[in-house]
Amino acid sequence: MIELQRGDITKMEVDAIVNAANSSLLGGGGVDGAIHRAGGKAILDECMAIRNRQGGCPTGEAVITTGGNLPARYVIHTVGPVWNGGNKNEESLLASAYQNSLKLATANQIKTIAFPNISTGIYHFPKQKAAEIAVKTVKDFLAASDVVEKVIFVCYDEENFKIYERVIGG
Ligand code: AR6
Repeated sequence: MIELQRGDITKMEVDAIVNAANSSLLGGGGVDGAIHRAGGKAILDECMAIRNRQGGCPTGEAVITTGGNLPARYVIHTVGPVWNGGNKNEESLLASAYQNSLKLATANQIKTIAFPNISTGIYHFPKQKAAEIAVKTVKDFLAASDVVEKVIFVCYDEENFKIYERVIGG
C-alpha cells in the first residue's frame, strides 16, 4: 500500500524512516540535519561505526541504524545522486537508492516505512522526474514484497506534495 503525507518525516510513527544522507554518513543539512537533530547521538554513533567498518555509503546504496529518540525504530540512510544534467546515471542511481532501502527494510522485517523526496533538495534532482522514479520503483517493489506492507511518501514542500498527488493518482 502506498500513502502520501505532507509534513516532517521525523515525526512519523513507522518501523523505519529513510534519510537522504551523503556518502560520509556524518550528517548535513535538509532532512539529514533534521533527523540527526531529532534522533540524537545514538544515530551518529552507529553511522560512525559503519563508516569505520566500510568507509561510508556509496551513492545508490543504503545502511541502517537505530532511530534513537525518534518515534521510528530504525533509520535507513541512503545516498541519492547529485543531479548533474541527467547523463551521469542519475535516474538509475535514484531508483537504486529506493530499491536498496526497501531491500534493507525487508532484511530487517520492516512493515511500514516512510521516504522523503530523496535528492530533490540540496542535490537538485528535478522533482517531477524524481517522483515518477520513486513511485514506480516503490510500486514494483511492493507488488513482489511479502514483508514491507506500507510505504508513506512524506513531502515537506508543497511543490513535491502536489507532484506526488498527480503521480500517485495517475
Ligand atoms: N521531513 C521530510 N522532508 C524534508 C524535511 C523533513 N524534516 N526537511 C527537508 N525535507 P535534502 P537531498 C525534504 O536537501 O537533495 C544533506 O545535506 C526537502 O524538501 O534534505 O537528497 C545531506 O547530508 C526535499 O524535498 O536532501 C546531503 O549532503 C527532500 O527532503 C544532501 O543534503 C530532500 O532534500 C542530500 O541532498
